[in-house]
Amino acid sequence: PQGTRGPALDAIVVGAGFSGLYMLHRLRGLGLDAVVLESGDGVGGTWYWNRYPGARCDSESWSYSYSFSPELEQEWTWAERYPSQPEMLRYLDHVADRFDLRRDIRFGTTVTAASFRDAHGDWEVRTDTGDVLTARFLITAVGCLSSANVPDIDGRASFAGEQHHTGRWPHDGVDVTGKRVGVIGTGSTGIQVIPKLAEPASHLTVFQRTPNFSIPARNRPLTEADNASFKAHYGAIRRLQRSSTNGHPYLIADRATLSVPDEERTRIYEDGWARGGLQFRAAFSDMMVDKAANDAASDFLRSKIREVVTDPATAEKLLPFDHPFAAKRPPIDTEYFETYNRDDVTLVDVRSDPIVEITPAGIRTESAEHPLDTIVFATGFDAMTGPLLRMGIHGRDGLALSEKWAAGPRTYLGLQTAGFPNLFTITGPGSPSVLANVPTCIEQHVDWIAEALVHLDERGATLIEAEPDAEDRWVDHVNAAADRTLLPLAGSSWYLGANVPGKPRVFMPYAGGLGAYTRLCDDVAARGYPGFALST
Ligand code: NA7
Repeated sequence: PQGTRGPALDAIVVGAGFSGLYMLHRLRGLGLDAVVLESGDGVGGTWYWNRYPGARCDSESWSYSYSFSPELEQEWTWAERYPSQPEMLRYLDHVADRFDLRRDIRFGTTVTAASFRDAHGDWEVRTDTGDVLTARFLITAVGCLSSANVPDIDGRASFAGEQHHTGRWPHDGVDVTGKRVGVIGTGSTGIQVIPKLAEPASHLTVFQRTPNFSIPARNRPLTEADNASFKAHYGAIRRLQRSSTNGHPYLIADRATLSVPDEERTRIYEDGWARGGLQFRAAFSDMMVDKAANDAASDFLRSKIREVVTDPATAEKLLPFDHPFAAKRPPIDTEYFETYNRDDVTLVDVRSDPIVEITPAGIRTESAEHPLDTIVFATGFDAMTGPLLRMGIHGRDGLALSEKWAAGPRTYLGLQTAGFPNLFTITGPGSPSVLANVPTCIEQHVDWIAEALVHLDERGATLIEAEPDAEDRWVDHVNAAADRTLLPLAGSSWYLGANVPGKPRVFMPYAGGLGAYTRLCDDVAARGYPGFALST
């Protein structure tokens, strides 16, 4: 298609999910002229694309939402403890309408290249619709889990049935009624989709590479009284979220695991199991930093798998031993382990019986042929760096971001990378977002970026760029923060890029906690942005 070169803009935002919508709103508030480019035909990002059966948020609805508008908080009523994908999408559609955001969003538009022009001090962005846009600032709002990872298994193209990645699920659904379905992957997504596909399918085969921990979600409808209570307490809820380690509306308990007598400790775990959800992680101060403490929690969770799954051989295959609990992002589920008690569900452990190829008729492992009508790839994402690297970003002197990050991502505060002036990365590598409640982090990043732009203007500067030594120090700090936790012990986690063949193994998120990160960012702003070079 033939596009056009538009007039110079103040800012181009890439992505119209949680980040891009709020960024656009803030930029408008500053009187800046901004455009959002979005691949999808609607807003929502993660919640636009992930339409697989059972897709649901693992944070509680009322906390996984915007806080910037008290009016919005009061108007919106949540239906369930954990919002389903349709409910999340309705919310984000409402936000887009409520703040009249759509008129500055170009849907169905994918960025194919973005280059910093040294001579002009601006960004030139090219799209698949043929448009060429220029702007002073380029702000990526592309999410951390948006670049689908489909494994390159021999013979994949030869498969005669339907195959879908969960993150690119067809909008009109996939009918698996009476079909033989295979699911590859047992991360958060696999754990959500497996029980939902087991019901209509005639047979479901799960191909598991790494067994996972999972805690019951205990989803339920919210009552009017629940909603009234959130609305009455949003001020305090948000303050708690912003100051907490994980952006959730609760703090991590300050008792150490082994300081509590065995019986009492089991009761605490049982309470967490019964209450459901991610708060299980917050029961003890040392669960994520002390291996013995984590072993106690992991043992408890493994005992639950043995309790739920009736066939002992299947239960054994489901027990996670390769990583500490929550060192990979922990799923929460509805009847996940129970699903293996069905006669029409088979578990294949592909570590002991690897997938050899996909044939026209199904999946062949070393020991058997598994006939299938539908294959579902719940195989996750090229997380954090994937969506940035596939955008064709080039900085000063034509430096490719892919070249700069060849050995792993390097940022300052997760927000900028040296050599790429006026490029901001919301939820970028080196930020805490994926280890926390994402919208809470997003609002922090967006507000910080907006304030930096105001500061730049006040100083009469036009360019802001991370300094290389500040970046080096931040990368060291990110590594040190990870090393103080058990997170790097999960060798197969996407935090490390381990799920994507050939990707450098670097622990990407900042594990120092959202509260501490926010204080660092605020301090940098208060001190006039040390570590960032401001120039004209
Ligand atoms: P995840 O958590 O990355 O899970 C992907 C799953 O797919 C995981 O079990 C992988 O096993 C498995 N996988 C990936 N590639 C293969 C191949 N080639 N063969 C077999 N199995 C494979 O992605 P999700 O979509 O579930 O969740 C992403 C985030 O969304 C989640 O953390 C929440 O924040 C929400 P592995 O563990 O790599 O051995």
